[in-house]
Amino acid sequence: MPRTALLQLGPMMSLIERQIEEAFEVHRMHEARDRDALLASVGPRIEAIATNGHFMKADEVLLSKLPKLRIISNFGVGYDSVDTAAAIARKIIATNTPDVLNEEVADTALGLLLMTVRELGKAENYLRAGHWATQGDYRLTPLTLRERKVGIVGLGRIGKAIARRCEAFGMGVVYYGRSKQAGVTYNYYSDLAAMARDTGTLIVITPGGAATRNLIDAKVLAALGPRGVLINVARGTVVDEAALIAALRNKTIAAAGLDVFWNEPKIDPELMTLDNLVLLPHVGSGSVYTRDGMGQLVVDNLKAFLAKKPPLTPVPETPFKSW
Ligand code: 8YV
Repeated sequence: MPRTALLQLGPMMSLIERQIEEAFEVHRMHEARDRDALLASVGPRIEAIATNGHFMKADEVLLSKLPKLRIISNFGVGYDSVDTAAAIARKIIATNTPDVLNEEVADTALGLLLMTVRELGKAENYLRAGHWATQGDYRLTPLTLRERKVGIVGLGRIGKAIARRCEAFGMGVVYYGRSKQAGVTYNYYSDLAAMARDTGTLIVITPGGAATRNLIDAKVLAALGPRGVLINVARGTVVDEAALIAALRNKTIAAAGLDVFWNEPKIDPELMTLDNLVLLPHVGSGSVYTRDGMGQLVVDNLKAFLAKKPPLTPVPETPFKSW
């Protein structure tokens, strides 16, 4: 029996590549010399997509060339590269990789907060440069987590894991989101600038996409104030990067830590010139343990489709009804 045809968008970890190779007839968009020719020849047979979420968008233009497509299995909890409206219109199920990465991304968020506030990366560089022995102790950091309250932007599953850690560190927690959540004891803000003003510390972990583009704008940054700290482990698009660069350069906020950027991996070179900014190369979920869990979920959703079983983790916009 011929295998079900799958289109792979972008290179993926060997755990995924090996298993989809065993189960599907795989066509790799990123290896095609002529993508249009590949789509013209196999597009009508493609029933599944596996996407790394970065290589290219699964948008209306692509989906319109794949009339038999039923599932888009996305590596990552964020699925902003999938046009869910186009998927809904075509009765295509999109799946993502939630939950298995919650604790890892929350760990990274707290690590980035500590690096930013207590200058841990800079302190290590100071030691490695030999300055400790020749110039004396590293400076006392002007910022501290003590007496700090954190405002979490997007109290989803990862946001809650971050909130638990913040509490364990002795920090107060409040949150901003589209609506107040039942059963959550943290104070809710419907006004993001007000939360920035009252806390001076934002950790951003809201989904990307059009709804949150430039949510952290000049007004919110101004509200953070001169001791203000911004941490972003969500998507680069959530922060107005030009406004952030200006705020850091003019010291209208104290410091920021970013794991995500508008242009990855070729980030705005201006960001590199700011010494009150900590930069990480999108490593939020980046341990072998957690990426293996995410990768297996990509495969298991695809295998569920092959077995005509419900997908494990459909995204809320495309709930499973039937294949
Ligand atoms: C992914 C992420 O690992 O899950 C997400 O949405 O941002 C990361 O954890 C990354 O997108 C994969 O390259």
